[in-house]
Amino acid sequence: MKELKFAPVQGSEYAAQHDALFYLITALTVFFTLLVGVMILYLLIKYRASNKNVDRSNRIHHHLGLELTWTIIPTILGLGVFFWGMLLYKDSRTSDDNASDIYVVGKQWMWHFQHPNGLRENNELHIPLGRPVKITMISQDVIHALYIPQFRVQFHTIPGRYTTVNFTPNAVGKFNLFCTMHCGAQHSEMGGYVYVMQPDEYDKWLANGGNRFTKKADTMVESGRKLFVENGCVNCHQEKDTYRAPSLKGLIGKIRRMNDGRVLVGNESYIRESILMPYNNVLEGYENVMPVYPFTEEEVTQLVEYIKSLSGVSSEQRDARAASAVGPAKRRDDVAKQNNDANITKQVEATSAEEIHSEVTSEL
Ligand code: HEC
Ligand SMILES: [Cu+2]
Repeated sequence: MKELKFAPVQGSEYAAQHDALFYLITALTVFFTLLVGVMILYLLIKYRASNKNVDRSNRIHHHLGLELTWTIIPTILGLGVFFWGMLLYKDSRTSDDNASDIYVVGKQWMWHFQHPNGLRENNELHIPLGRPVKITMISQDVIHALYIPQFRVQFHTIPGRYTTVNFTPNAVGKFNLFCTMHCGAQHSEMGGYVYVMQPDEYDKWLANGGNRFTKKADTMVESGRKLFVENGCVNCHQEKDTYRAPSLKGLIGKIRRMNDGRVLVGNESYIRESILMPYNNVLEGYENVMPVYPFTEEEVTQLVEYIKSLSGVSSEQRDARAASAVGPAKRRDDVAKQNNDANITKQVEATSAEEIHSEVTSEL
């Protein structure tokens, strides 16, 4: 009986709560189904036409107390379930400030992951135990849904829009990864595994380029910067606003006024749309002259990270700040590690917004 599993192991911090809510809803459903069913059966048999021994006078047509009871109690129970569910949903949609960012692109029929340091994985995701993870995802073709049953994590990946989900893995091991939105002929093969590792093992893994890379991959900011230069964005977008184009510095969180009077906020989705469909949102004071580029979603995520780095808020910069904010003992370890792997620290240093931007403009 112990082997008969009702639910997969609880691999994330909030899995237990999701399960508790699920069991509560199941219990309420079973209880009320039985209650109503048993009463129907009882009354059916008791008042059957052939039973002459029951009192059929004084029929009750209205009973206020009874009606209030069966309205108020289920309402309270229903709202309780709703609020509990709402809090859990909010939890999974709100990210921790020091969460590790993972970018996901779903496409027919595979999952493509990228870590901020540039490491890529296909149909496999490695994450550290006990550290919050923020997943930002998008689809390159049709709607998919990322599902990690052991974490009780499931969310849609939608073409044209970033969605996010947050969780903290709390068990080491190998977990399933599925697509749960029927997305075409090979939908059932669109899956893989999530590996939760001990944090120190994970850091080593990450620093050594993961499973298949010997050379350290470009960080997302670096890849984005390359795209920015190679595609000539830098010809129009410079350090300061010019008559040709606005500067992209500090764009994150800034209020943007459009030519047609709309007011938008400079966030990831806005940047993405500005790159893929520049004609949709033409900034006040500028012409619709920005060319349309046929970037893949993966390239766009890298450009987004690069443009974020110009405001000093790329995932990489946040990671670096979080790392330097830990206590002195930890920092000494870090320094030792950095000496071993001077490579990484250099890259983190070299990605301060100022440096890159001046580098980019000097490459003109
Ligand atoms: C020919 C000049 C030109 C080139 C090349 C160009 N842009 Fe633009 N871009 C503009 C102009 C003009 C605007 C403002 C009007 C608009 O929103 O379309 C703009 C707006 C933007 C915005 C929104 C800025 C804001 O402040 O709201 C982003 C983001 C952006 N471009 C990114 C890029 C990227 C990335 C590239 C390269 C792949 C690129 N642009 C190439 C001219 C250009
Ligand atoms: Cu799919």
